[in-house]
Amino acid sequence: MGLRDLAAAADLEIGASATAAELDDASAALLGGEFNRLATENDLKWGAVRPEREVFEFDAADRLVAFAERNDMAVTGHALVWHVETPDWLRGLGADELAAELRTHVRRLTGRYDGRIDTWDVVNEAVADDGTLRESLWYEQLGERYVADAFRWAAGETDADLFYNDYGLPYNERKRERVYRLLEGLLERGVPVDGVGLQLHCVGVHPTPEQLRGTVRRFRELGLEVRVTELDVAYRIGEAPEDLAAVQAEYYRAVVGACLDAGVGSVTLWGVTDDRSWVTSWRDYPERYTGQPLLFDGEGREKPSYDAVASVLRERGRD
Ligand code: 9MR
Repeated sequence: MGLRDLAAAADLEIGASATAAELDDASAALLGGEFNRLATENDLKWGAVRPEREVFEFDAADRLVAFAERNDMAVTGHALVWHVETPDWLRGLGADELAAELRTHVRRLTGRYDGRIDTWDVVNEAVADDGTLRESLWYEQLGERYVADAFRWAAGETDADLFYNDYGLPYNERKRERVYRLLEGLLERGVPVDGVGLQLHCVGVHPTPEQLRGTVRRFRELGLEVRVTELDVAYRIGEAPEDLAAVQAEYYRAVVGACLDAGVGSVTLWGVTDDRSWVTSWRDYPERYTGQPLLFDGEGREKPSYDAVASVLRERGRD
C-alpha cells in the first residue's frame, strides 16, 4: 500500500509540492501514486503568473491542476501574496495602483480555479523573524490592511479554504505570538481565514514533537485548521549525524506522529525526490547544510524516511 492509502486510513492527507516541469520526470508517477494533495510549488507565484503587467501566464499551473485531477489529488494554490517573487514592474507602482493590481491578481487566480483548487495560501510569511510585520513591498506601500484585503478578495471568488502560511512558528515564540495576534485580529473583524499552514522546513532547526503539538494547539484555540504545508528535513554540516538516513527517518516518524496526535489533518512534503528539492539549489547548500531532505532519493527510490512515515501511518491507521 502506498502512502496516500495508508494516510487515508489514518485520516490524514499526504501531499507534495511540484512544478509543472517535473510532470515530465519519472518522479511524476510517485507524485500521483503516493500523494493525494499537490501544492503548486512555484507556478502560481507572481513571478511565474505575472511576468508583465498585462500578462497572465497560466499554462504551467493549468497542467499541474489537470495532473492533480487525473490522479484524484486535491490542490493547494501557493501563494497569492509573498515578499519574494514580486516582478520588477510592481515596484514602479504607487499605493493605489499596487492595491488595484493585488485585487485583480487575487480575484483572477482564485476565480479561475474555483472548484479545482480547494486551498489557497493567501498570505505567505507576512511576519518577520523578530516578530514584527515584515517590511515587504506590500507592507511598505499598503500597510497591514493588505493582509485582510487579500483574504476578503479571495473569499469573494472562491469557496476554497483560505490559509495564512509561515515558517519557524514551532520554535520562534515571538514570531508565533505575532502571527497569533494577527490572525486573532483578522477573525475578530470577520476576515475569512480558515487555517494556518506550518511550513516546517526542518533545515538546521528541528522542532521537538512537543513544540509542534503546542503550536498546533495554540492556533486551534482560534478555531483555525492547522496543516503542515512544507515539510523537509536537513541538517547543519558539523551537526549532521553520521547515520543521516536513519536519524532523518526517526525525525520524520516523530513529526508525523506529533501531527496525528495534535489533530493535523494534512501534511505536505516540499518536493518529491531529493534531487529536485529547493535545498539542493539553495545558496547555503552544500557549505552549511546536508541535502537529501525528502522521502525519495534522486533515483526515485524509497528512503528509510519513507519507510518511517509509512510505518507510523500504518500504526495509526484504522483496522
Ligand atoms: O521551493 C521553492 C523554490 O523552487 C523557489 O526557487 C523558491 C523561490 O520562489 O521558493 C521555494 O519555495 C519556498 C516557498 O514558496 C515558501 N516557503 C519557503 C520555500 C522554500 O524556500
